[in-house]
This record gives sequence, structure tokens and C-alpha cells, in this order.
Amino acid sequence: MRIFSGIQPTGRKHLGNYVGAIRQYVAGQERAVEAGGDAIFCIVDLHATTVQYDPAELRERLYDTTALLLAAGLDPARCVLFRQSDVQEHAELCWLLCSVTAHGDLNRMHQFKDKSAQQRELVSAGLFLYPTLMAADVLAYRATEVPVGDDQRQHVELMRDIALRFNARFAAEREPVLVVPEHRIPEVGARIMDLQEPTRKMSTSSSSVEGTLYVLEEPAALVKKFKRAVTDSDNEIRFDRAAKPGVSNLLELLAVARGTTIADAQASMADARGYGDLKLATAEAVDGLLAPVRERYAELRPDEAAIEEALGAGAEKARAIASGVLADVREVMGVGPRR
Ligand code: AQP
Repeated sequence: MRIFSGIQPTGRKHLGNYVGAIRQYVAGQERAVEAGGDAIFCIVDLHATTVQYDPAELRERLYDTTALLLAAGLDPARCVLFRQSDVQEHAELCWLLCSVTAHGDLNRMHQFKDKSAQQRELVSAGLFLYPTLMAADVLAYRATEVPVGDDQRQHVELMRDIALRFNARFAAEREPVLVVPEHRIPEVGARIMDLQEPTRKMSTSSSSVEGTLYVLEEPAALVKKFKRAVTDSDNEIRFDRAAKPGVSNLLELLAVARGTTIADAQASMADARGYGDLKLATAEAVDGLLAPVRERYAELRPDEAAIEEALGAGAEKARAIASGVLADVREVMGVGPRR
């Protein structure tokens, strides 16, 4: 078993990133250690260059994101944690995989449609190729599982198609070169919704500050955001995503933060006097979930030299795997000298 996932060093990470992705990484790390497999996590700075960005800020955000992953429980002694741009095999493999990526498939990616509509100055070719780079990230490690939130389902499906097409085109007469990975989308918390617009996902690029709960949110602001969360007017605490998106989002968060089922979270609110009680219970539980991460982050973030050291050691381990896969890819594609 080999788990791989990537996260962008963009903005302040929010509760959706934490619940949909980061906590799955930590669980994956533990499962991999137990099973004698590997868990590999990458901060994907090359992906972050596909939209307008500030170069000086990118480096800061990279340290922020790395410190957050460490604070959440990733341990470089138990997993491989590295920066994408430190392992050049990702960029080369992306280019090589372009030969088996259909233009039409990239064109129908929801994320490309949404993000390209948000760009004011330029829709970059990098934004279009984003899913192929993501495929390269995962396929370079022959990963079997990819923990992601629900919004990345389509990209993982595309990377499976890319791997299958690659094997059929270049390795039909031999053992498959690339492994076709499975996504691992959590049953609860796969799509955390915006607190102000609960029919839309909580999002770095399109949610408002009020609708977004940051992982490092101070307790007072956290409570305020939950108190102001949009619900509905019928005052019934019941999970029904279609009819009651705001209340359902709160119940889902309550379940995630307490580590229970949504049914248990709903049952625990049977005596509540109204939505105010649900909001406060959720705020308290979410603060309990995030407080240790916040505290650990404050300790880790200032030491950029230690972060660089951890990333450098991770990149060496990652390169050792990716270079072998890339050599196989080049060989079957007829690229470079014969081995
Ligand atoms: N609302 C969400 N609920 C559950 N999971 C989510 N993820 C993102 N939003 C939610 C998951 O977080 C991981 C990291 O995402 P990323 O590297 O794409 O980071 P980002 O772009 O900064 O995060 P956003 O919010 O997804 O940005 P936008 O909306 O601007 O593209 C992924 O596994 C993702 O599924």
C-alpha cells in the first residue's frame, strides 16, 4: 500500500482542507506505518503558479502549509513530506503524460471551468494542464491510494484514465509501468460547505472570509463565525443536505469534530432549544479539534531552517522513488538513451 496526496501552499488553510484532506493524511500515515507501506505527502508549489500569485508570498505560504501539516500530526520519521518543485521528476513526467492526456478531457474538468472564469488577466496553459501535473505527482510514486476531498474526484478519475491509457499505449506487451490509483474520499466531511453560502463548498479562492473557518482561527473569531452561520427558518435540527444545507453542514462538522456519526450528532441535539445551541456545540467541538493544531503550529512555524531541513530530507526520499519510475517511463516511451 502506498498513499500519496498533495496540497497547495495557497492562502490560509480552512476547515474543509483540514477535514477533507489533512486529517486523512494523518490517518493514512498511521495506516501505512501499521501495514508496512508508505505515506507520501507533497506541498505542490508548482500547482500554485497556475493562477495569479505573488512569488515572495508563495514561499511564505509554503512554510505556513508545511508547518500546518506537521502541527496536524504528519511526522517526517513516519511519512515522506516534501516540496514538489524539489523533485524535478514531477515536471518531466507531467510533460510525458501529456502525450496520453486528451485535450477534450482537460476541457471538461469542473475545476478548470471554475478557476478559468475567476482569472482576470490570463488563463494560463498551466491551469489547463493542472490535472496532468496532479496525475504525474501521484503516478510518479506508483501510489495505490489518493486521499482527497470530494472536489478532487474528477481529477483522480482522470489520472486513472491517464495511467490506463499510458499502460495500454506503451506497455501493452509487458508488465504495466504505472499503477492505477484509487481515490480515498472520507465518508463524512468530504465536502465542507461555506458557512455563509452552505450550498457552495468552503473554498480558498471563492469563499468570503465570513464563510470560511480557518484552521488557525482564534477561538473568539471561530465562535463568532459559527454563531453567524447561515441556517434556515424552520428551527428543526435534522440532517437533510438538500432541504437544510446549513444545518446539515453544522451537524456534519459536529460529527467530524466529536468523532461520531451524523446520526449521533443529530441525536445529541434532541433537547436543544434552537439553532443557537447547535451552533455553540459545533463551535466548541471544532475548537477542541483545532486548538492542539493551533498551539503546535505556533511552536513550529518560526523555525524555517527546521522546516527546510525536513523538506530536504523528504525530497531525497521522494526522488529515490520517482527517479526509478521516470526511468521506466522514459524507457518504454523511447525517450533518452537505451538502458
Ligand atoms: N470544502 C472542502 N471540503 C472538503 N475537502 C476540501 N478540500 C478543499 N476544499 C474542501 C480538499 O483539500 C485538499 C487541498 O486542496 P488544494 O490543495 O486544492 O488547496 P486549495 O486550492 O487551497 O483549497 P480549495 O479550498 O479547494 O481551493 P479552491 O476552492 O480555490 O480550489 C484537497 O484534497 C481538496 O479536495
